[in-house]
Amino acid sequence: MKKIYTLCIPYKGSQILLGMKKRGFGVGRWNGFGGKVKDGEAIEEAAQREMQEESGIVVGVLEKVGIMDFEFEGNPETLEVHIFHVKNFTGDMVESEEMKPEWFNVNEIPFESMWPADKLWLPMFLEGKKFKGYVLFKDINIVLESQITEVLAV
Ligand code: 8OG
Repeated sequence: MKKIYTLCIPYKGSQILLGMKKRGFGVGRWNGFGGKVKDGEAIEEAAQREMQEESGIVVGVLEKVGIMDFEFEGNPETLEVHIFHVKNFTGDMVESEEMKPEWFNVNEIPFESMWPADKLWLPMFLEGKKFKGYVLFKDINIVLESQITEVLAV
């Protein structure tokens, strides 16, 4: 069984926007902005909606750069996460109930407070590469298996 999710990451020049998750799954971790795609909703549409709900930012140009399948040991559900590079945007950044947004220099990405597999694909994201892969987690902290491949198109 698969559930479709979006993950938007604004990235321009040497700055990347991440949000500290304040509640729910992944609480206490820096992440991109996103969530579940609703029934009848296009994936890009969901990406824009979640980005605005969680950060106040109105997405301009976005490019899909990756698809990652996240699995959790003992759970038959796969999260298929569509990852977008947000290249430009408007609107005022605001802290939401769910996320506290903050800009980071690409040399100072807080990997130790992020999902442990993000260090495997975020460097490809920053280099402008496209990728597909999967990660099998044990609980939320341990990566049991992972595979990530650069692709020409997602
Ligand atoms: O609806 P639910 O609370 O299950 O959402 C899970 C969220 O966590 C969803 O936004 C996807 C995200 N997530 C994982 N694993 C990973 C991961 O390895 N990296 C990142 N960046 N996000 C992840 O479930």
